Amino acid sequence: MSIENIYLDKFIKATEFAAYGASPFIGKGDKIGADQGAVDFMRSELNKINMKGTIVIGEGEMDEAPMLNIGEKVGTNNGPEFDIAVDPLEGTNFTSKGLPNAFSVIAVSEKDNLLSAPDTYMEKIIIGSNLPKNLLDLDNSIEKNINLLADVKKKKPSELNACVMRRPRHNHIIKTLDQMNVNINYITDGDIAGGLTVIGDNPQNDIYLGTGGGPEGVIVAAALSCYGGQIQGRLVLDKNEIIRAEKLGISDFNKKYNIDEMIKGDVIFCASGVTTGDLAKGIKNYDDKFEVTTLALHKSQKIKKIITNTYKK
Ligand code: VTB
Repeated sequence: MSIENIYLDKFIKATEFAAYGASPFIGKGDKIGADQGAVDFMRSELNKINMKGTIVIGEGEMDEAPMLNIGEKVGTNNGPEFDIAVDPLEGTNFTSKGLPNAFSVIAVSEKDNLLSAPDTYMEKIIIGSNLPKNLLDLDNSIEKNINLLADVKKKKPSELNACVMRRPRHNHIIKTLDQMNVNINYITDGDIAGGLTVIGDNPQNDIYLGTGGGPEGVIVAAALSCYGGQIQGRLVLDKNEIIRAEKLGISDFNKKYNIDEMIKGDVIFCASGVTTGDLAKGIKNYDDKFEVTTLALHKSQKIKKIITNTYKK
């Protein structure tokens, strides 16, 4: 089964309007306002779509978030059943500070095909396409993973580029990469865009390594699956988070999820730029209209496109 192609434009509209909702807050130092603006517009667009949609990755878990929380039903309740992962504003920091790489993002699968992950941290290793399946493993040393990747790419470790989010929790990764002379491209935030830098014919990075959000892990998995890329992720859970994970049906708390366990079947992925970044140009606001650019993927249709639309305000 696949998702009918009429749905792509409808989901594009959901991220386009979420990006528009966040745009008045660019550079205004108000992360919460920016997020709320995005959530309100995305929710209203999702509710216009003829579908039975369930949010499986959202703004928070049941009873925690007022809108677009995990378990919330969206759509007109008339049409196919979809599982939906949303990050209405990826990069609340970037938006509030007026920095690049903030966008609104959604990933859609048919029912029961997207992992419902709690809003906790996830360890991640991400690599690009045309590589042996399940090549790397979170339980390998960083050194072993780098050597395995270098071997299949027929490169020396010193010829590899790695993307890492600058955080003290990644010091051990950085130390090993430095010792192996791997070139490191740091990001300050935003590991969906960071993870996708391994994609393409001439990717900026060969590997993404580190711990970031679990929801972002599942969303990036959806996009990677459209390109044949790979991710392995493992949730990082404290006592409280174990209880939250259990409520979402997770029982093996140390499980390593390969991409096929995070996302199955057909996928629609849309990311609309709020500020200009690696995935899409930022929104342009005029007096009477706005212009918004989206990276749109539809796996079964082999669609990978950048689309710019203009709407009257
Ligand atoms: C992570 C990452 C996101 O925020 O959730 C990060 O996945 C928060 O990490 O892409 P810290 O708690 O270390 O700040 C982002 O970078 C942006 O939402």
